[in-house]
Amino acid sequence: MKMTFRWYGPSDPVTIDKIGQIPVIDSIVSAVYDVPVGEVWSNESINALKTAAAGAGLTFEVVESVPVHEDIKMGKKNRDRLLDNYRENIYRLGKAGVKCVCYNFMPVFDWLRSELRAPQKDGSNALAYDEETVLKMNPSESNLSLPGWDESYTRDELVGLLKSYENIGEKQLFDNLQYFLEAVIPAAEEAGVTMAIHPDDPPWGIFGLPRIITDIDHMKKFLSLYPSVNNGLTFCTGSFGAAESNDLIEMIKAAEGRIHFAHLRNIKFDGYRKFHETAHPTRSGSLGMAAIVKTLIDCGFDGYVRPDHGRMIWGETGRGGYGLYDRALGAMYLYGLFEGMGGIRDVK
Ligand code: DNO
Repeated sequence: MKMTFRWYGPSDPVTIDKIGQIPVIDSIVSAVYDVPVGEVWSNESINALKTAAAGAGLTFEVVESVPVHEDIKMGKKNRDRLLDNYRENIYRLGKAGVKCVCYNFMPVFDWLRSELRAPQKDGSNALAYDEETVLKMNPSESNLSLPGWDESYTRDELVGLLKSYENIGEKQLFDNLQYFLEAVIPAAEEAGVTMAIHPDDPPWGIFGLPRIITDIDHMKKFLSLYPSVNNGLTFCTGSFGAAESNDLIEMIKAAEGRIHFAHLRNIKFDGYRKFHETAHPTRSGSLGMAAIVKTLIDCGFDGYVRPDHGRMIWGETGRGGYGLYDRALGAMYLYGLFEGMGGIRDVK
């Protein structure tokens, strides 16, 4: 296992030096943000990340994300050009030493929360989700700015996109995903890169849009669409775990050999489709983190791990879910679980 830490580049308030000072981190998780979705990343920008990481004593082995253009998800005619670009990015990343690429196939919105700074009893604040609040939002009318909302869309573009998806159901989205995998996985195999799809967060449809990486059946179906080791998963406990019906232990076992990246975080259920994010330890939330780590190790997992979202503690402010302190505590806790359970190679 290699412990990683997400870094949003030079504009991230969490500087790379601080990440380098967390004693258990091997690699940063980052991406190139200077070109629009669908375009080719320049070698200069890729190498700049690598150089910045090296300067802090770290490597750059994981990308999150190479975003998938909506036209690919919708199966539009120009998808072949976009897929050429996607493949080119994989080749370039592979050459630069990247080993794992995380992406998602969620229509229009990425992860979604209803609150960015939900106050907690201990004075910290955390991300929270309440379906009742979300159902009252109308993405094409309101002026909301929440994580997962791509703010580069104008209102008209967003309305147009939502309209285009009206005729796309789960089956069509799965077909388009299969087309994507057939175009991309052979390139990943050649480049020595594992592709790791991120589950939908939350793992159910929102705003009438279909979502498909949601539960064990869909996960198995996804893995069988292209049965190559390079076609794998980002196992995000907080995403799959947000549906109480998902048995994470069973899911990890069912995905044996295909989990390349693990996003480990805990959440606490506050009701039906209502939860808030907590500190990483088992005792802090509703998910059994130690059992999850044990199952990963028992299944031979030897991929990348990152402490996913943290709370804002000790007065820190910054990017929701991506402060320094709580994620650093999470990294230490998770590394301890892995080391204690024999999940780290080369430890005497
Ligand atoms: C949220 C993240 C997601 C993730 C993408 C992967 O914090 O886990 O935004 O990066 O869904 O494509």
